[in-house]
Amino acid sequence: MGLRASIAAVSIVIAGVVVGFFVTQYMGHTPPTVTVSTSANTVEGRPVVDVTFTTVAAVGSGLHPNWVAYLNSDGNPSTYFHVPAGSVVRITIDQQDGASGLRNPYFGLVRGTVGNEMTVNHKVMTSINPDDAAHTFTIPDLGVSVPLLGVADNAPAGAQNVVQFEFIAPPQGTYRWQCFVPCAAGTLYGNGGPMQTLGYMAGEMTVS
Ligand SMILES: [Cu+2]
Repeated sequence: MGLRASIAAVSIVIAGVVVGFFVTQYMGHTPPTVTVSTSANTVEGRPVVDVTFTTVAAVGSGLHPNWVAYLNSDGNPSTYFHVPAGSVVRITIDQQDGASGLRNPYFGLVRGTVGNEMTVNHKVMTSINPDDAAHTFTIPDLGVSVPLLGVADNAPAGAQNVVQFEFIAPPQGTYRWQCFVPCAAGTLYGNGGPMQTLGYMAGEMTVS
């Protein structure tokens, strides 16, 4: 075999290894999902499903221990969940992070939820001061957006604000959602790293 043929053969083998690595490491990777439980109640004949998150300033383990994230009930960064079309999606977030503040004050409003409202520690609210937002839960395609009130800087360890809201699941499809607070400390304008990574500050709601 000539030199050229040898180089070609080696190149093909290397390309195959690279493709194989990509397929097994990335395409075959299934992100952790968020458990969705069906409530015993119905509202106007619609099933009510519960989705629960915790938002933290730092995940504490895994690939990016210092990244901010939405966690599922197992404590893993996770932003993927699956709900039935037409259901009432009731989201509860144990919000444990401090405020970073919004760049666009519009996202301080509660929009697109049932009654355009949320409860924060059981108190009904329709907006917060944009400076006090730690994160938002926003599904742009549905006009759903909820600001998450940050815990005070001097709050004791373990302090949290429990934020709850409901919206009606749309027809089937995949809907992107994300946080609009530039909360990724230490990245360019706070919008790098976890703000750009599915599973941390952005995710997908699948409706079927
Ligand atoms: Cu955020």
